[in-house]
Amino acid sequence: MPAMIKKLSANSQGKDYVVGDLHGCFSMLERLLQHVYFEPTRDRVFSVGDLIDRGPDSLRCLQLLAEPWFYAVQGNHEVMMLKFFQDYLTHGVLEDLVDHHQTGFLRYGGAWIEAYFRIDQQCMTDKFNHGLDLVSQLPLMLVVGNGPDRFHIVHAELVSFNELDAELTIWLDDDIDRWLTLGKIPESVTECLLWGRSLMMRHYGQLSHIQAQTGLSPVFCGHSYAPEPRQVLSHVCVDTGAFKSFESADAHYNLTLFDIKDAIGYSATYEKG
Ligand SMILES: [Mn+2]
Repeated sequence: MPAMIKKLSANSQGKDYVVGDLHGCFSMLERLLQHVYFEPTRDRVFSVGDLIDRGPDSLRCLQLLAEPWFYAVQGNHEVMMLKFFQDYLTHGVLEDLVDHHQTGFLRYGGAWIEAYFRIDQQCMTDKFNHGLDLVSQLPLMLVVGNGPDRFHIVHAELVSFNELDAELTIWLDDDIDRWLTLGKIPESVTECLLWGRSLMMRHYGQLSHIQAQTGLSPVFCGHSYAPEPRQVLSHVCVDTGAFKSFESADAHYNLTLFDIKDAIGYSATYEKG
């Protein structure tokens, strides 16, 4: 089983960018990379996950995972995809495209996979298989650099909101270092990492207590979209709704590529090509 949490060195050569939920919007990223004069031998891009579904080029986005400058964590859409294909990944035979494990994958945007199904051979195409293999190797969390340069990449959030006592628990660098040593993230945390929306979407009507956030280096995340990147408790959410730009040509939404060191966001909207 691949590592759930991975540590990477700081980038001493070039720039590090983080990109919001791609959801198949490959051409928007391509334009942003040209816009910032991205230099693949020096610069890096970190994806907060949800590379697939809803947009026009899901497989093309998965192929980014083969690039040496592109790093990503799994989003809930990748997790749904892996669950959907779990038997195929084990046995290599795919009789139909039925959601036998009730993952919701097809319902939540995964129907694009139908174009890569080879019913006569009971498998997916080679290109698709390669993408699926790359997804299965993605961690849930990346820890990059040390000291003041340190940052984290997750899909949703590194906090847990308990409805019963309205208490928000925030995990800190020390907890993350412990997970790195263990090579494993506790299950209660992985749910929040993938699905949590307590920071970026909810209104804290009932919130009674927030634990300190000192000791938590910046956490770049996505999963909940709004027209602009925003920050709450060390979390910087860079999901600005790329798929909304594609789906409805809603000019409020776009894809954000965020320069981590200079804290500048660049955005592109969908253009019919
Ligand atoms: Mn998501």
